[in-house]
Amino acid sequence: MTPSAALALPRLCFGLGSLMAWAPGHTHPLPTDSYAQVAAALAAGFRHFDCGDLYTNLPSAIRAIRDAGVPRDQLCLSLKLNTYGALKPARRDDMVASAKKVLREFGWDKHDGYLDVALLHFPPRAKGDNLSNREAWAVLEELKDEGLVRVIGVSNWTIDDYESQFAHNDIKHLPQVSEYELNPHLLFDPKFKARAAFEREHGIVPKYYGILTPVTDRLAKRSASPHLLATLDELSIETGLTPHEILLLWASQLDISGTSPIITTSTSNAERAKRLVQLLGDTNQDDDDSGKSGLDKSVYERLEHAAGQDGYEGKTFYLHPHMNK
Ligand SMILES: NC(=O)c1ccc[n+]([C@@H]2O[C@H](COP(=O)([O-])OP(=O)(O)OC[C@H]3O[C@@H](n4cnc5c(N)ncnc54)[C@H](OP(=O)(O)O)[C@@H]3O)[C@@H](O)[C@H]2O)c1
Ligand SMILES: *[C@@H]1O[C@H](CO)[C@@H](O)[C@H](O)[C@H]1NC(C)=O
Ligand SMILES: CC(=O)N[C@H]1CO[C@H](CO)[C@@H](O)[C@@H]1O
Repeated sequence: MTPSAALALPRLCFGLGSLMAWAPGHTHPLPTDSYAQVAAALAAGFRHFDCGDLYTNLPSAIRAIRDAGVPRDQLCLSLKLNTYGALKPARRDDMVASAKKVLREFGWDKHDGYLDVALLHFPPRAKGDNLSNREAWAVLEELKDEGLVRVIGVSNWTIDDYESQFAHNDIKHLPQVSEYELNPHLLFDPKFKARAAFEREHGIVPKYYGILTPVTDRLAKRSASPHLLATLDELSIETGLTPHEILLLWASQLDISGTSPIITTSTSNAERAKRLVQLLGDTNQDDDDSGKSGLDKSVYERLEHAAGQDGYEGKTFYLHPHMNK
């Protein structure tokens, strides 16, 4: 077994990114106070939080987490470090300073303080003055060696990004976690499959987001996912679960990368937060007899079959303009 296959991170993760308010026309995120939503998520039992130094609600989230008084060793804080800027590239010093600033704001900068997870938010790809993927990765290797971060990984890495990073034979630490968009359509994308195979080979744990886009107003156009949506409606009646819940349960049982994935999702609704923990929280991963977690395998097979009929082209919601090749 590779070291990372044994990663003991909570598999249910509360995402802060989707709580940010945006300027009209989605040009830039506005300073957002997510204190109440994060406090509700903590009260519901979420312990793993997905943040980014670009997230404009990070200060309020830090306050909510501090105020909740959950013991440090029961919390899992994941921070994505920005790897490029439009005007000024993110350099090693910026990235290190950013990680240290978050540690300081948590009050974790003394007594061997650490972040549980740090990820490179985007592949910088040596575009313009940006770092190469390998150079950006070296910053995380350094943070890990210094003990400031326990688990390191990437976000939005494609198979090509892995290959450029691994083309160097001086890699000290492998990525342990990889965060990217998942929905049932994408399972059929050959590039998606190739990335999963790579992760399986290297023991990298996938961390999924965007799982709900087929049923929220984002990807969800009847024309884009007609088979999937019709099947989810049927399955919802049969199982008594909502299409959202079925999708999240489906994602949590996938093992295409060879390990149990981390599910990143979000809600601003306190009742839904409780329901998510009940349905997907780690205590339900042991095979207890509550019957809450697994659905019959045939449910997932029908869902995937329908998604395949709709195809995978154009089924990503998070398309970053700078990242189009
Ligand atoms: N690495 C990256 O570049 C990247 C990119 C995108 C996202 N992320 C991370 O992933 C997190 C999750 O993002 P996401 O896009 O995957 O969001 P998501 O969890 O798919 O969707 C959240 C939305 O779904 C709604 N929702 C949740 N449960 C529902 C239910 N049972 N019924 C109806 N609506 C429901 C929520 O509305 P309510 O608030 O009303 O419940 C909320 O608007 C982000 O917050 C961010 O931290 C990372
Ligand atoms: C860094 O890369 C991004 C994304 O490709 C690009 O928009 C930006 O201009 C680059 N920054 C610099 C300073 O070269
Ligand atoms: C290459 C890639 O997958 N880029 C994604 C990275 O994350 C942003 C959102 O934070 C997406 O918009 C990009 O599509």
